[in-house]
Amino acid sequence: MALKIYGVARSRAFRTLLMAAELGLPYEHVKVDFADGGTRQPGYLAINPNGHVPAIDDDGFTLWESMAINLYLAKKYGSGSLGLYPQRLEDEARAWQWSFWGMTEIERPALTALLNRIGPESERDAGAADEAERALTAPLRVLDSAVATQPYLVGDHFTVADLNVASILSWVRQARVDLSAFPKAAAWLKTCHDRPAAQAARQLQR
Ligand SMILES: N[C@@H](CCC(=O)N[C@@H](CS)C(=O)NCC(=O)O)C(=O)O
Repeated sequence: MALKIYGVARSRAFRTLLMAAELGLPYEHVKVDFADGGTRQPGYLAINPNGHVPAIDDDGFTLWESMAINLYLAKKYGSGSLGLYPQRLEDEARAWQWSFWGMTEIERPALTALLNRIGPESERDAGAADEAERALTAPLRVLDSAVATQPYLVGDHFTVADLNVASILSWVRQARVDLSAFPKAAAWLKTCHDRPAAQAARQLQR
């Protein structure tokens, strides 16, 4: 098979598995697990020297970093009728903008809220989770405004920008962050979450 996706589904590899589902791509799932040290094995380090998942091997081309992988896959396989990758230069730049924004403005507090709400019980810190939820207020307000005037982040249809940001925000949903002050963002997130590909990808986490 041409495409290999490395990483178990209950990791950031979920983002890549979600992209593959959205694209309807066949792939081999190599379930490298961080929990059993699989990410630190020499064979895997040769693919991603950071020792992190996800990574891909697309017919001999290896790539790591979840957002870069998704932008690459969307551009290569989703530029046509699927419309997952924006065609105009400015729209493409918006997809990069939102993907980098998700990683820099959302990911860390979302993960902190997640780990401290549904992580191992003995390691939870309710105060840290609440503080992370407060830190999410400003970026969630930005997202709420963005989807108040158009249905998706880069206009009128679902693109890699929505997939990338929603996949990071799936932690916010799991951490039961209160989204009631951000109704437009909450509705947009639900739309992304309810897509058939998202439902299919979540099955891989069971
Ligand atoms: N910025 C990277 C982060 C990847 C990452 O930290 N993945 C975690 C799993 S969710 C991992 O592989 N951890 C294994 C380890 O640190 O040993 C990305 O988005 O791809």
